[in-house]
Amino acid sequence: MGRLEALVFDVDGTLADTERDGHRVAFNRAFRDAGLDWDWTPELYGRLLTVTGGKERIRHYLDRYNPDFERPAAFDDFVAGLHRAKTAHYTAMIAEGAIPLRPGVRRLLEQAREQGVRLAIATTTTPENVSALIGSTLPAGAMAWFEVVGAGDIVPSKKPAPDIYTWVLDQMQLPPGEVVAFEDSGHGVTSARDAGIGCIVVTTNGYTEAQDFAHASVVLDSLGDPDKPAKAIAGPQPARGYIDLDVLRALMVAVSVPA
Ligand code: XBP
Ligand code: MG
Repeated sequence: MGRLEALVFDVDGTLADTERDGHRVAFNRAFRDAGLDWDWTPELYGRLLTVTGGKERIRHYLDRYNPDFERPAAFDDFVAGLHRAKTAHYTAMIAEGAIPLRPGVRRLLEQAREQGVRLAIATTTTPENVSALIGSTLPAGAMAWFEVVGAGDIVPSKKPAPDIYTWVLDQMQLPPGEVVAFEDSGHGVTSARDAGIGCIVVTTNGYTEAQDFAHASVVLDSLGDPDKPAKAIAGPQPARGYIDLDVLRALMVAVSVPA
């Protein structure tokens, strides 16, 4: 395990709680626009999240929960069209400021920038969704804070496959032992771990809190802030109540020296 060179962030559920009140709502709006009576309730959406990727999730929904739906002849185009409409709804909602960053995210990004620790993104979501979220929650030009943005269909296999993390590490020319990955879900942890990343920080949310995080270095309810301390669910409680670069460096040492 080397020094801390970069932080690699998942987006949905990690930078912001986007799934229930963002992506889910946008899917339903796209379905309504297309004259479909599909309704992805918060509960159903939680089950659909077992499949990452919006287009993949629509297909999974039909296979598993709506098998009698008569699929149009050009089915791939149909799914792609629905997903384009969903992305338009989602980016519009996010641009209006519908979803804030989670506690501690901005503080940690700014500390990394101050200390020359590099930043990247590894997500299955569509690239426009990433720029919409960063654009609505951080200062103008903040997309440039992220040296590499690995998103959406840039790799053929989405999380839990390791491809997106491997792609980001290749682009940054960094070994996995010099980065920390930030995730909110079991699929995300599997993806980072299978790319060789040993130091993984998980911040759970309502959809992911019951998942298996055996391979995470620490599991918390958020990254925390000085006025909003994080609670560790597994692994060490951060001494000052929040995750900062000192805590991350100590975690990296701990994962490189197995007990
Ligand atoms: C995020 C996803 C994405 C979003 C929707 O997973 O699975 O599919 O739900 O985005 P992760 P798109 O946080 O593990 O990257 O509709 O643009 O795919
Ligand atoms: Mg996520």
